[in-house]
Amino acid sequence: MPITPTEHIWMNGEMVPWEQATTHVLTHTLHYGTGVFEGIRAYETSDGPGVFRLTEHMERLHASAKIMMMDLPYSVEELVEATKEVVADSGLPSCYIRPIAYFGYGEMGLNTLPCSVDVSIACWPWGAYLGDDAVTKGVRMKTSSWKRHDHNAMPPSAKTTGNYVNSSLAKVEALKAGYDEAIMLNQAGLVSECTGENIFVGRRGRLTTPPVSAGALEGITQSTVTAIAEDHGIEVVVGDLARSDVYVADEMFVCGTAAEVSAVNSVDDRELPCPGEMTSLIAADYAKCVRGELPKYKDWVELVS
Ligand code: PPE
Repeated sequence: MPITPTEHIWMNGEMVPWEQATTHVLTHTLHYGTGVFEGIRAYETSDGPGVFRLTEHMERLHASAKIMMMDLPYSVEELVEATKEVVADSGLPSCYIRPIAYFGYGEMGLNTLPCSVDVSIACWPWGAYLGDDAVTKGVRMKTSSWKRHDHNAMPPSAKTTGNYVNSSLAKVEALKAGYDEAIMLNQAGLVSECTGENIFVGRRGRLTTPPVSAGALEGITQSTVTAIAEDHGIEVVVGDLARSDVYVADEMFVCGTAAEVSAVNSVDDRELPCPGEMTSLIAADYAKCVRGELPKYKDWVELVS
């Protein structure tokens, strides 16, 4: 999806004009995929833009960095403040926010320990990730021939740039075959997640979502959706799913910061009822939640000013 520039990008503590927010071609992470990043959304509220679960996203950035043995030069609190500064500076009522931390220029070779660490935060307007009518018409999914990488190869619970080689291979394969998104199975053949979303499968009034141990990212939207579902008395199980469990689901949706809650209308050409009852209920509440319209979760919206 194309990027619409804003005025500035925060780079290592400075607000840099958009076009000047560049890096050297010998930047370490460009060669080895060792960066860590986040995807966050700010939504329009009656009190100005509010960033949804911003602190938790920055905590996950720190967790990803810890896995990579990368010393982030900014605390969670500093990154939260920097993000608010970027969103306020953009003047946008709502936007997508992309923080990234990467090993910088000056060292080459696989040892990351001597490398400098650079951090930047950009934001821009970004629409529905899986298409405007993903919530109502749903998306067509295909099980990928590419497996989610193993915890002992590339830990999927770290949001590293390199992990997304796996996701990009699967995404392009699915699109080329005429589908919207791919389901990734792990090395054991169980469902893990999509290329950029967590999965929820509904059957007999209950929702199941695969665990981190199955190769899923610990999704912040997954956690939000779980809270919303439980408020409606829907049981949510964090558990393994076989490929065939998905085919016989009563309904299915995928969720993530970029994709929000998107219904699924078929998997490997097996049609699913779409949008399902639980999906519609949860998608509607999610849209309210991120805008601070559910009193119980108002604190999840971190206002920019
Ligand atoms: N799994 C993966 C692999 C993933 O990339 C995301 C987010 C999720 C699950 C959901 O996580 P959360 O956003 O915390 O609910 N994907 C981000 C990046 C997508 C991209 O194309 O880039 C996002 O949604 O911002």
